Amino acid sequence: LARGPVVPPTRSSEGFLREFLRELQYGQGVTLARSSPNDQYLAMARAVRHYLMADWLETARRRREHPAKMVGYLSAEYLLGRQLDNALLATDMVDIVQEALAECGISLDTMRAQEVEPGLGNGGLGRLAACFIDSLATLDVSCVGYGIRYEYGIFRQTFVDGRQVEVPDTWLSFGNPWEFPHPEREVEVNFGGHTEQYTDEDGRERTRWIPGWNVLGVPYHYMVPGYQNGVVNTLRLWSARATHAFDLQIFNSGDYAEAVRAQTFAENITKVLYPEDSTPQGRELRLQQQYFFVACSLKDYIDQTLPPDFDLKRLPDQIIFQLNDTHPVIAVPELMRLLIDDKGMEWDEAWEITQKCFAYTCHTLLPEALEVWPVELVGRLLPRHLEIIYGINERFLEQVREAFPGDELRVRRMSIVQDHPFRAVRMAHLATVAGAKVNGVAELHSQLLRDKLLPDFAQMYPDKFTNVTNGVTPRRFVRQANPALSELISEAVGPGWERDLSRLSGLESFAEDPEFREQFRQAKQANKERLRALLLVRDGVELPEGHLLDVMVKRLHEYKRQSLKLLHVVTLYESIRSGEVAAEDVTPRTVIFGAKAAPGYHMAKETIALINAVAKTINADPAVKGRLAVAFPANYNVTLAETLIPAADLSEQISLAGMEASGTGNMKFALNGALTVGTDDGANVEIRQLVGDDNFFLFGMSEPEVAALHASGYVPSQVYADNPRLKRVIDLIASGAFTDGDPGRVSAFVDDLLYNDRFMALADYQSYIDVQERIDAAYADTEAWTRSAILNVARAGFFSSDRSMHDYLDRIWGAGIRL
Ligand code: DL6
Repeated sequence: LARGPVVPPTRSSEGFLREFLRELQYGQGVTLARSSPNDQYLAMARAVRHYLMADWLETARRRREHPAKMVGYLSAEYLLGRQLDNALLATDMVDIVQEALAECGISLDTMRAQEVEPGLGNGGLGRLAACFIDSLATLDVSCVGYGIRYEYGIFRQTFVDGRQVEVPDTWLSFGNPWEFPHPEREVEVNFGGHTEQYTDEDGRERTRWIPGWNVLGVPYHYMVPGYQNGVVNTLRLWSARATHAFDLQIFNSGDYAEAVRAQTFAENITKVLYPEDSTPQGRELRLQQQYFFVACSLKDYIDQTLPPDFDLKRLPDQIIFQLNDTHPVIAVPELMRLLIDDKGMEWDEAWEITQKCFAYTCHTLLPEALEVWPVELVGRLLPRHLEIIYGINERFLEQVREAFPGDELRVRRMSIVQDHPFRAVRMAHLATVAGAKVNGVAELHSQLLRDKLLPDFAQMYPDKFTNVTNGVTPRRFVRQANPALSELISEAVGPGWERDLSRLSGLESFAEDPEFREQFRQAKQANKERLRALLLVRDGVELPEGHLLDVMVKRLHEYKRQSLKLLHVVTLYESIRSGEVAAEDVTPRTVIFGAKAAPGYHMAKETIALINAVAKTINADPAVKGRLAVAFPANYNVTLAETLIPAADLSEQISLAGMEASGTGNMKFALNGALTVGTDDGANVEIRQLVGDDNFFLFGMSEPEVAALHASGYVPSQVYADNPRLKRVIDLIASGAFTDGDPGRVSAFVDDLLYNDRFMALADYQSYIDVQERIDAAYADTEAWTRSAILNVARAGFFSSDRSMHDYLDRIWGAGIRL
């Protein structure tokens, strides 16, 4: 038994019951009769884990015995969502577990509700990473996801008087059955100090780093199961600890308090996720986090994963590190440092290897979202890395000068180190120079990346640039989140579509089948009921019945234009209140918002307060009752998304064209049979191309039109003055009609729209109102609407993250990665 392969427990309800009771009694130390729901949850989660364990060990063994090139996915964020359901689906154990728990009088739903989701990410970028590792396991691609085990993830959002108040996310406080700490695999990470020159025993001039302080990184392993295929990959998240020197210091020193303070300082590195999205905060602790996790990951891979005698010249045959945005880019000089200083390689050889080991994904179009780190800070925290960055830059700029002689302006534009407005390292430039490939996350984004964000680089390295359009995992976001629709799909196209989403195209002909359309509507209705029940318990919100559900859920950011949606809501309200339209002629609609604002983002928080104020007024007004309602459940997260998205009729994707890199919510909605109202932005473009113009509500300026308007001078107050309807709506808001008669509470919002409006909400207002009127009419034709909804599902199979992974394999990671 001890030498043979691990034998999983019996796959039956009796078998599971045995595991569960054993975990309850010997793991939790309680009897069933005395156990709390949390005891039961922890015990059952560990029992489910047993079924994955044999596959995990077997996958690791197989990968060791048949080493293939591996993907090291480096991401500062993984927005995983709850683990229990994912594990049950991967092992196909829902029925077994349900039956076993019923024996004990425990409901699976109660158990599900016990789990606090690991919110180790801000939004799209972190959720994308979670989808990608799910797909790689499902495709049996060797991958380790590397990241940070934040003690506090994304804050929990609450509303006090309609304003966002952040509460710490204590996701670990009741125990976490999904992680496996490995303190014996700890690694040391250095910071600070200085460098010095010395001559080695071969007489070579070398540099060494004399660090000022260090911390330990302890890995926590998470299982990443493939979908019912016996594969389990690993997610390795690092947690910071004080080095053992601190323990000694505490023991020996009279100054206990000071020693403990030092320990706390070290552990602060992985204490909390930075809650900014799209606008990075240049704080020292953040750079510490970034370096900490990539240094741990590279060391772990080179010293603990590769065989001890491995020839590092062959490193690019073994691994490709995918840089998820610029957050992990400090890994580039770190690998150079390891190869040169620790392993004794020469610069040119180390650089050749480094350039083959990294590829970079850019996730933004906002210039201000591109990270830059002050030279002073990098030099203080990572002096050797700054020298290496200078070395890379010097050689790179020589090449630029060679390719474009006499063009010093270009040299300055392209330099990895900027001089103005302050001396800083441009991480996107470093990633682009070092990366074997650079990709954007949707066709339009990749094109704008080449043409607008990094045009000099695209000219110099045309072959480096490529596109991989994002995707989402159909396991979590269709199969798990939408059982009613999943059953219909399986009946129509047969089983197995969860692993080959292109098969959704088989639904196409069912769009013409009235019986199928009826079943499709019933599934949507069941999802709406589920959402109503959830919001009632979760938020005390009573959703009206029979309404078009119009949903805008995403981070609160000006470029995403929640303000434009709000203008639409107030327009509807104002037109009923003023008698311009009779209430009974209005298509009943409930607008649902979900959005967190970065805690320091003033305008975003003002927008949240205003949405809540408008919701309160509208929901209390009998004049619009039964016709218009607004709900804003607090703390939108992956768990809420899983109930909200399947219930939606209309998906709001209304960013200013040229601003949203891709969007992934847009894909989840389409796959769940919501129609999109959207601009020609990010992946909306591809969604529209695939689902067809008749099944997508396009509005607003295109990216070239936006650019032309910018160039000609945009005056939002003129748009306001020229559009009487818009004027009435803004005046109503400005009057304080939604803020207890207090115009002061809305003046920042209104003034910004009238005199700044960076993201041109007013310019797209009329087009948006027009398209919404078309939507009202379209929704009234139930059969046609359902046909369009079915066609959305049938034609959205492209947006599976499995397809994205195939594209990464083909276009970026290259041969050698076994499928
Ligand atoms: O690629 C994932 C996701 C895209 O879908 C969104 O369009 C994009 O806004 C988001 N980017 C970020 C940017 N953070 N930074 N830098 O979260 O990535």
